[in-house]
Order: sequence, then C-alpha cells, then structure tokens
Amino acid sequence: MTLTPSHHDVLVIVDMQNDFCKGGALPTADGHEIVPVINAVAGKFTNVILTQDWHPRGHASFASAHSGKNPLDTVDMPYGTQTLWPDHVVQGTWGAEFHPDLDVPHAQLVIRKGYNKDVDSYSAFCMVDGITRTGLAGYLRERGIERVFVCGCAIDYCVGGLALDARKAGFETFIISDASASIFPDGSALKAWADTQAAGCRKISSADIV
Ligand code: VGL
Ligand code: ZN
Repeated sequence: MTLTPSHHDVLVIVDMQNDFCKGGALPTADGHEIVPVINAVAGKFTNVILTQDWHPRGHASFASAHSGKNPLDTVDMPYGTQTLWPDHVVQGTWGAEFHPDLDVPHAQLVIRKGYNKDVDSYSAFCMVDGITRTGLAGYLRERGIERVFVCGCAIDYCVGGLALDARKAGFETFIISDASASIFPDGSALKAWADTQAAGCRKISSADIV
C-alpha cells in the first residue's frame, strides 16, 4: 500500500507524554521506541495535531480518588464502568509534558482532554460519556480534512478510541501500527486492533506513507 499525504489529510499524534513512556506513571510497553518513527512520519504531513491527556488532581479515573481501590480495579460511574488508573498526566506536571524527543514543531493544534474531573476521556473527539464533545470533528471538517492518520499512546485506549470516533464522524481512518504503543500488548491492545478494523479503520505501517 502506498499513501501520499495531501492537505486533505491529518496526522493525529495521541498522548505522546512522559507518563505514557518509560519512567512514567502509566507507561506503555514501547512508548519510547515509537518517538523516532513518529517524528519521521510527521515530516510527511503538513497537517499535524497533538492530543494531550490532561487531568486535574483527584481525577475520577485515578484509583487514589476512590477509597480502597487499586489501579485496574473498576468503579461504576453514571456513564458506565470506569477502569481505574494510577495518577497520571496531572496538569502542569512533568508527566503531562510531551516526550522531550518528540520533534514536531509544525504541529498546528494541541487538543487537550480529560480535564473534566468527573468524566474520563480516551478519544480526543468525545468524553467517555458519549455526549460531551471537544469540537475536533468540527475543526477537521472546517479544515477540509478527509483522511485521519492516527499514532501514539495507547492503542488499547486513546489511539483506538480516537480512531473509532474518527470513523464514526465519517473520516477515512488509518492507524499506523509501528508508530503506536500499547499498555497491554497481549490483552486490551488485541481487542482494540480487532474492534477498529471491524469498524473500518485500516491498520498500516509507517513504510506505507511516502
Ligand atoms: C490513556 C488510559 C488512561 C491513553 C489515557 O492515553 O491511552 N490510557 N488515560
Ligand atoms: Zn488518562
């Protein structure tokens, strides 16, 4: 497959933040290894967007906010079952900053999510309540975007969630496998690959983009 980015394409680099990489609070297995791949891919796109998971202290997705709960336990929230995480990407901290080796000075937009204390947000289109939207779909439409290329952290959650919402919003959607990292490579990541492909997202390699 050969794909050549045009001004109708956007690369969305999801949550390439210290906490999702080696040494961070909620590390993916391979987050630090994909940074050079992402930098190389980003050089081929004029339109690049960064997403940034951006939680206030005491966020409802943190196990520490629920007495007696540990990371990976679940709680029932008004919007459904919430998996609990270690405290991560707290606003203004080192863990919330982009990985220092990420080199995308031409990125046009940084879209933050997860800033509402009571509701989590994996996809940068919409909170997990399925109702509260960020405006990203409208932004992409106004910019004349037709195809969305997705990479970053983590396939199991924020990359997969964003790809599914991009498809739902009518964009042709590609996930760059060697530019994406997983929290649980042998678990939830496999389900995310299956779900996104069933929804019509295409799994590609960075070598397909020329
Ligand atoms: C993410 C879990 C919690 C992600 C963010 O970026 O995939 N996963 N918050
Ligand atoms: Zn988060």
